[in-house]
Amino acid sequence: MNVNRKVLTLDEFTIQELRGLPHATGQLSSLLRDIGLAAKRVNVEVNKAGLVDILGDTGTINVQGEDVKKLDIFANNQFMGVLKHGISCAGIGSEEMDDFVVFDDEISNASKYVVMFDPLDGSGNIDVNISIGTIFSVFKRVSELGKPCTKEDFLQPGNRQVAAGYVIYGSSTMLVYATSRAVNGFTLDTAIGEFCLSHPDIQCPVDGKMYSVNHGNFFQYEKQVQEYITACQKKNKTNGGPYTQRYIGSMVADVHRNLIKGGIFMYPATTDKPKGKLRLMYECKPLAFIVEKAGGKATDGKNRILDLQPEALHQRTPFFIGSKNMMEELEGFLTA
Ligand code: P6P
Repeated sequence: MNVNRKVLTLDEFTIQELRGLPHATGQLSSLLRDIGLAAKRVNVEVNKAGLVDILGDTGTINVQGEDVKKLDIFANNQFMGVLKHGISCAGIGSEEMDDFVVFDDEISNASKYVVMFDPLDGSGNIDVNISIGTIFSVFKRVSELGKPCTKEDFLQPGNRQVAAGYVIYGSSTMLVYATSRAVNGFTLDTAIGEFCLSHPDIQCPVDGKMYSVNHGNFFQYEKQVQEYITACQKKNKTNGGPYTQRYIGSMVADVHRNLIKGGIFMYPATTDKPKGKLRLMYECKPLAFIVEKAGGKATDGKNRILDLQPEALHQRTPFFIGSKNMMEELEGFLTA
């Protein structure tokens, strides 16, 4: 029977991808489906957060020194749970956990990948109904299969990622992930409870007219950053300025909008945070992988994010990411 499928579910898509890779073990496809399952479970709680006692703080502080929201912990446990009980992941690193977690059981030790994630980025926005997101990064292990994963499996530069993605819990819930082949977006169809391919082969526009930055920190930025931000606000025949400023306070939402429509997101170093605020391992590297695969660029102001050699799970970095031509315009200011 020839079933005419106009819309592919995430499961159908990953299996179709697998058919094109005869030597693939299927572990990465299985891992992406596991992440999709956890995202659906988190989505249910995010959507009813105002109705049940899952809003608000747990009364604890995470390793970042930030109030831990109940939904943060719920999300962390959902993603860690599906990865621990799957067939593809040997261990994880999470924004909500002090150190790497080695699963160390027979199936996990035989698994090819490790995963780092921010289970709920922008969680400070949960209580005021602003879009939030999950970000994840997948590496192939460098340690010996059959044995527990090691710290070296996690501390790899971003250019060695095999996949990276995010889930945005917004006006609709979308899972966007990149592999070496492409960036694809899947929108959750709540009628059937499946992520369905809605944005195949996403390309980031090379130009854009939106810039995202926290203007409240303006006088803490270095001079060249201030000059670029000021230029964004001026009429300019070459770059089509002035640009529109859009800053949601939830990076996944800002980066997603810029990925689709074109734009630039900046979280520069400040005098209060000279190393930046955002985390390299589970926020900046995965988003950089995705945006670069879609034709954009991502740097720390000097270096390509994907070339940085990480040293610690929770290290921070200044972060600039977005449309190719806007990033190159910024680089002109930063190298002046
Ligand atoms: P600020 C959320 O806490 C987050 O990590 C990103 O999602 C967001 O873009 C940024 O921090 C907002 O930080 O200092 O401007 O409030």
